[in-house]
Amino acid sequence: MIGMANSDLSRRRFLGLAAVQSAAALGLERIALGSEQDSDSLPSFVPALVVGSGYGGAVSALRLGEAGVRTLVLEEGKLWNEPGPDGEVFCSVLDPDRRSTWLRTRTQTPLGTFLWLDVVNRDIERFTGVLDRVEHPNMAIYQGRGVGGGSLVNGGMAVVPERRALRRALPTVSPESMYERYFPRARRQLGVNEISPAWFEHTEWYRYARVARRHANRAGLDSVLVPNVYDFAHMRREAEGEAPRSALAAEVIYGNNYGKRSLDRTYLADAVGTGNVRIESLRRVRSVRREPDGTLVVSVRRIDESGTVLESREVGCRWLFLGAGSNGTTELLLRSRETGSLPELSEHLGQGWGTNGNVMFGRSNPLWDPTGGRQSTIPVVGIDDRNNPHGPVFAESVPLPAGVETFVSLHLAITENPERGRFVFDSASDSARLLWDPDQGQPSVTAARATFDPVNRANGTIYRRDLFGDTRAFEDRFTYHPLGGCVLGAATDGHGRVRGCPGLYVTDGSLIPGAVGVNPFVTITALAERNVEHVLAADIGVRR
Ligand code: FAE
Repeated sequence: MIGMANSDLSRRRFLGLAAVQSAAALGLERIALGSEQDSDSLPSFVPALVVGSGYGGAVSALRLGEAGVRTLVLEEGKLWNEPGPDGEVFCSVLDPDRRSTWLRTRTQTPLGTFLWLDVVNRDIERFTGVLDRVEHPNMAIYQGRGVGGGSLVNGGMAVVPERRALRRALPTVSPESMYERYFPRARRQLGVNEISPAWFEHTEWYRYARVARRHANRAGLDSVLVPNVYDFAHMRREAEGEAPRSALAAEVIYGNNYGKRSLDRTYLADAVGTGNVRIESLRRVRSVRREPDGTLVVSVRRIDESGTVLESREVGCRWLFLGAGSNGTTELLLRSRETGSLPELSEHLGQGWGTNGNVMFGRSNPLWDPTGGRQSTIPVVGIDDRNNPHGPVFAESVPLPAGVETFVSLHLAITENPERGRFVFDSASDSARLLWDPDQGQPSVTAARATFDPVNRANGTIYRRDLFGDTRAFEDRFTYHPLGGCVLGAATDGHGRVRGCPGLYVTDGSLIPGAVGVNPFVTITALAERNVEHVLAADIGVRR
C-alpha cells in the first residue's frame, strides 16, 4: 500500500473484486485476472506459493503480488461466492444447513444446549462448509474454512494488544515498529472502523452489550468499545431497513452475507488485483519436500465439495509461505518432518500452543433486566480487567441472537493462561494430535471467576449451568483463538523462516506462543506484515 496513489489502490481492488465475482459467476474454484482465469490446471512451478488464505496467507499474497512476484495461493476450503438455494452465500446461525460446517453431518456450536435441551445443533449434509471444529483429546479448535480463512466466520473484533501483552508474547519483536508501522498498516488494510458511541447507546440491537457493561461497571470494572471490520455504516442502514441484513439477521459464525470486510474483500481482492496472484480453492496441501537445487515441492490434493479427493499433484516453488493456521501449518510441518521429507526441521516444532486463554460462560439476568430479543451478532464491548492482580482478563460481551428474550449475558473471556500444549504427529491417523490435559484450562476459569464472581455479586446474577451439555458453568474445552505450534524464534527464526529449510516461511497464528491477551487477528496480520517486509527485502531482493 505504501507509496501508492489512492486511484491505483481502488482500481486494483476493483479488478480483484471483479475477478472474485466472475469466478463465482462461472462456477470456478479459482480467482485470477486475465488469461489465467481460463487455465484449469495447476502449474508445475511458481516462484512463490502460499498455503492457506487466512490472515497470514493473505498478507503474504498481497505483498508478494505488489512486489511483482508471481504467486499461487492454495486454499483447502471453498471460494464462498455462489448463492445457495435461498439466494444467499452463507446460512444464518438460527437456520444452519450444509454450508455451515466443514465435513460433518451435524453442526458443532460451542454453546450446545439451552436449558440442557439439544436445541442448538442440527443434522446437516456433509459438505465443505465454512466453520471447522478440529477435535483433539480434551480440546476442540475452531477455524474458518474457505478463501479468507477465519475472517469469514469470526466476530471481526479488531483489537491491538497492550504493550506488556505484546512484549510477553513476542519478546524479540520491536514494539515501536509494531505500534508505529505494522499495526496501523494492518488496521488500514483490514478496513477497521468504530461504532458510533451515540448509536450504540440507544439502539435496541446492542441492549445486551449495554446490560453487560452496566453489570461490569457496578462491580467497578471498566469496559471499552472495540473496533471491528464489520462496516458499521452498513449496520446502521440495516437497522433502518435500507440495506440487507446480516449482523442484524443472526449471521456470523457461518459467514456474513453483507457488511463484513472479510479478507476476500480486502487483502485478497487487492492481491488478485495486482495481476500477479492466483487463488485456487478446494486444494489441500499435504506435505513439503526440498529438491537438491533448493526447489520446494508441495503435494496437493484437489477435493470436491464433499471432501472426496479427486486428484493429487505436485507444485514446485522457490519461496513457500505457510498460512494454514496454527493447527494446519503445524500439522503440515510435523508430517513433513516425521515422514522424512523435511528431516531437518526443528525439535521445537509443535510446541508453544495455547488457547489464548479462551473460556466461555453465561450469566443469568433477573427478569427486570432483559438483554433483548434482537441482538447484533457483531460484538463491540470488551470488559477490561487487564489490571486484575489474579491475572489479566479481557472479556467480550457475546451476542446470543436467539430471536427471543433469553435473559442471558454471554461472555468469551480472554485470559493469560500460561499453560501450553504440544502437537505431535500421529502416524496412524496421519494427522497432528494436540497434547492438552483437561486441567490446563483451569487457570482461564480461575481468572474469569476472579473478574466475574464480583460482577455476579454486584448484580444478583448467577452463572448458567445449562449451556454446555452438562452442568459446567465454564466452557474451556474449545478455543476460537488457537495460537502457536511454530513459534517465532523457536521453530522459526525471528522473521518466520523455518529453521532447517531455506525458502520456507511460517506466516500465521502458529508463530505466536499461545496467548496475546486480546482477540488475535490484528496481531497475526501485523506480524505477517513485519515478517514479509523483511523477507521480501532480505531474501527475495525487493525493497519498497
Ligand atoms: P486462518 O485464518 O485460520 O486461515 C487458515 C486457512 O488455511 C484456512 O482458510 C484453512 O482452510 C486453510 N488451510 C488449512 N490447512 C490447509 C492445507 N493443508 N492446505 C490448504 N489450505 C489449508 O489462519 N479473532 C479476532 O481477532 N477477533 C474476533 O472477533 C474473532 N472471532 C472469532 C470467531 C470465531 C467463530 C472463530 C473461529 C475465530 C475467531 N477469531 C477472532 C480468531 C481469528 O479468526 C483467527 O485467529 C485467525 O483467523 C487466524 O488466522 P491465521 O492466518 O492463523
